[in-house]
Amino acid sequence: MIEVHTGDITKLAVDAIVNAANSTLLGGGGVDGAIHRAAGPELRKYNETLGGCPTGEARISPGFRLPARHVISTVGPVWHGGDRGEEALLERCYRSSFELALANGIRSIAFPAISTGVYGFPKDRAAAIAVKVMCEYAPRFERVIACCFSPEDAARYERELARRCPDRAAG
Ligand code: AR6
Repeated sequence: MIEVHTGDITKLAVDAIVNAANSTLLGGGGVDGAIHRAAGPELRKYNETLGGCPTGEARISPGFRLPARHVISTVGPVWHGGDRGEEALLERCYRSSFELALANGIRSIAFPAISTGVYGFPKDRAAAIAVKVMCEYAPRFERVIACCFSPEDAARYERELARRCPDRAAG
């Protein structure tokens, strides 16, 4: 089941929230900053032991003070116009995050719109990639949540879901 939720991902009580991190995994702005603030300084301390993360891969940490039990940090591509493999890298972020979740027994997972803020990935193309991979993995989870920060972003995901994944349970 895929749900589209509008709001702050740090409030979601799920097995894992996904963070749109940078390759240091030590925090930043946007959703990354919000997750680090809500998790507390323990998240940064823990992530210091992970040694960073290349673009397209994912790493898992405890949720610390978050309602979510884990944070899965993935590093999205910076948009450079589309001819530097950005679409394939963004798809890898979603796949890496889902695979890490499965390997850790996670049953409910929420994603922000990776790379669509500071990293400048076009939102429609990003939503198409996100929804494609979500539809593929959703049968192996109890809940897959696309957490959108604005109603416009949520409408974009709803449109994409209706187009690509018409038989999903309503969320
Ligand atoms: N909950 C859900 N979504 C959010 C939240 C939130 N609390 N806050 C922002 N968004 P961005 P990126 C949405 O810029 O493009 C950081 O500095 C936001 O509206 O957070 O992958 C990292 O350290 C947008 O749709 O991530 C990296 O350096 C989406 O989250 C860099 O930014 C992603 O926007 C990563 O850039």
